Amino acid sequence: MPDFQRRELLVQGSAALAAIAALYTSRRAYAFPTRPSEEVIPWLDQPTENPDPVGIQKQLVWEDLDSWITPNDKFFSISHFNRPTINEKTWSMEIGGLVKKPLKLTLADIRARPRQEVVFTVECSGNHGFPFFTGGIGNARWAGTPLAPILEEAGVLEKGIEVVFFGTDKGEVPIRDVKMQQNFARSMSLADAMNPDNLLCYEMNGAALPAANGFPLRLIAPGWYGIANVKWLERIEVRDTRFMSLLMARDYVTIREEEHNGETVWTETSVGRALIKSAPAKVTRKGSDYRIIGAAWGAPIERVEVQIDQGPWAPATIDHSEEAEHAWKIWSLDWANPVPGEHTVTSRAVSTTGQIQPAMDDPLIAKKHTYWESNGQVTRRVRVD
Ligand SMILES: Nc1nc2c(c(=O)[nH]1)N[C@H]1C(S)=C(S)[C@@H](COP(=O)(O)O)O[C@H]1N2
Ligand SMILES: [Mo]
Repeated sequence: MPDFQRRELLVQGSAALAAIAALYTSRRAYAFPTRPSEEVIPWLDQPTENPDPVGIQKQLVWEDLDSWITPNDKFFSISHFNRPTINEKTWSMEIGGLVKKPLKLTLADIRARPRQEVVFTVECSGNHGFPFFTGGIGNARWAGTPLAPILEEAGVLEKGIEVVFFGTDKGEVPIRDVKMQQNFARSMSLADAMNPDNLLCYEMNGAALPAANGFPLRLIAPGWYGIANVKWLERIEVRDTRFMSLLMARDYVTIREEEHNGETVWTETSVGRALIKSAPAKVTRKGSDYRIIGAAWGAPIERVEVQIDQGPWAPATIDHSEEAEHAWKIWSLDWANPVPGEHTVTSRAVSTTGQIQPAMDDPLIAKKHTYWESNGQVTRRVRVD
């Protein structure tokens, strides 16, 4: 039983307890839309071989998706520089820069602070941007302590407007003829950093963070693309200007061509908050009953629609058995007696505020010149007999 439900049981009276227990068991019956003895039909369009097996590891195999939570041993990981191995006994983290009282916290100090959990689907903003990079996504229950009270305790000075998160990992970064050994670093505005959802996270699905996912401590910034969730944290620094590191301003930049009064202008923005998206995960078959199962995330999802070949958009059923504000929603659509042969399957998510996941030929996607923030509709190919 998830911790939050266990906690609820402890604090509620016995009548409420019975009601919650009943709700829990009835809800469990609908968890994940798999059917006993179904068979998964592999997609015809498989990702090509990963050319960067050090930087990109354990991509989600969409056909294997069979639980709302992605287990730690199947969770993707991305590293731009090295993958540090950190000794938690000697590790500590500094909070400095424009603060009244710089802090130095050990893992024990951080663990002793109030615990907060969030189920959050992390997606790399490069996901679906390459023919080989389609599984840079996973959903986990992250636990840690909120960042905001720590910044408050350090006392951000009046001038402070930017919070920079430095990882322990480093690599060589060139600009023109200057070469630097730089730490991985990303920043947020002070207002964004103070969001009460942000966690200094030490736990993933009930276990210590795996080394690949940032042990001993990482930032978890629900609602942001993967890149904002800095792993292997070493230092947090408050500054008085915007921060223009490699991964803020020179790479992980989305370049779009836009029309303004009949003229083309180029916008270049740092990869930031997650965007509405969905994807078909797999097609399953039980006898002649086919089912399409997928996920939708990146915004509060109102509904998901599925298009087979050039047919009408059909509403999928959203699985409400396990949901959280920042987590993907699992959806399914029964596909009765498909015509034998090859088909395409496309999904699109619609948010509670009416945003629609753009088609690949929408100017928003078609006129995007870098692969980051690839939230266009995903079409997969499948053959049924
Ligand atoms: N220190 C550090 N943090 C990092 C990265 C990195 O290379 N170094 N990669 C980022 C990117 S691009 C993504 S998509 C997420 C992925 O998180 P995961 O590796 O836990 O899946 O971590 C982010 N945090
Ligand atoms: Mo990423």
